[in-house]
Amino acid sequence: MFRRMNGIGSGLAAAATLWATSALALPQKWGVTFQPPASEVMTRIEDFHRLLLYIIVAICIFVLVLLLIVIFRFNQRANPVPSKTHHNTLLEVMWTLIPVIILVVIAIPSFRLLYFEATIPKPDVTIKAIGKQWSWTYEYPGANFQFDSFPLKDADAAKAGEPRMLGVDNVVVVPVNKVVEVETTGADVIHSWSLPQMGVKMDAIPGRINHTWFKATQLGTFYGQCSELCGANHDFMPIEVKVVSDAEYAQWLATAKKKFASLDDGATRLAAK
Ligand SMILES: [Cu+2]
Repeated sequence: MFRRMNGIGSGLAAAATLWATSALALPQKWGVTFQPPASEVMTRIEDFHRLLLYIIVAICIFVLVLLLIVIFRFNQRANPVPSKTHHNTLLEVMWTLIPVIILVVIAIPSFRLLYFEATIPKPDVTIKAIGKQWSWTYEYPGANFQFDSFPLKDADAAKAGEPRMLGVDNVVVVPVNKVVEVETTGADVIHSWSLPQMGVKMDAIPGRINHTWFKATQLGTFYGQCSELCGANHDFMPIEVKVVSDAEYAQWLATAKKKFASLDDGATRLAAK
């Protein structure tokens, strides 16, 4: 018995390891659950998700048990003469009150999270993501330049060690542990700028600017995709964000200002405003 339990234990541990490794940033075979969080917002989203999961599982088990009781104890063979009982005040009050209490228990952390996401702290860096059919254009308003970001061709991606359909030619670079405000807008139709590991997904709507933010807690490259069906090449709008140290960011900024200066004729920026 003990040995069997032990076997189950190590099986579970192996499954847990698989679970954890399957949550790497890049698509994995048999990958389950979220990519590992890289910002406080995403950590909180994951915690909230877990809370909901516990509640849902408990409710499902409870309903399943009730169903099984009905099926086995009150079928025609086991219970040929059904009871004619109806109305039970205590039961009726309970099955009204308990769901209300469950909803309140869910609502409190839900609103707390919503406010945390919606309140943008003072930004250290602001970037503007303009969705276009079908590519992203990024602007660093403080630094006064903009550039286009297209997906790499399959062969180029393989050569660069970038994931297919996620790697881009011009990567968005941001500093680690700094508040990055993201302004999103659309140049033609509605797009959506999303970066799952940061817990960010914001619609990019023509004619208006939406705001969101993230503060990356770790270095690395993070991927996302346009998340609003925007037309035939919707799947050719990957998002690649590289989180670097302050020094590297300063260095990149200096190079980018020179590199992208020629692309910036001012007109596109005015048009997008
Ligand atoms: Cu799009």
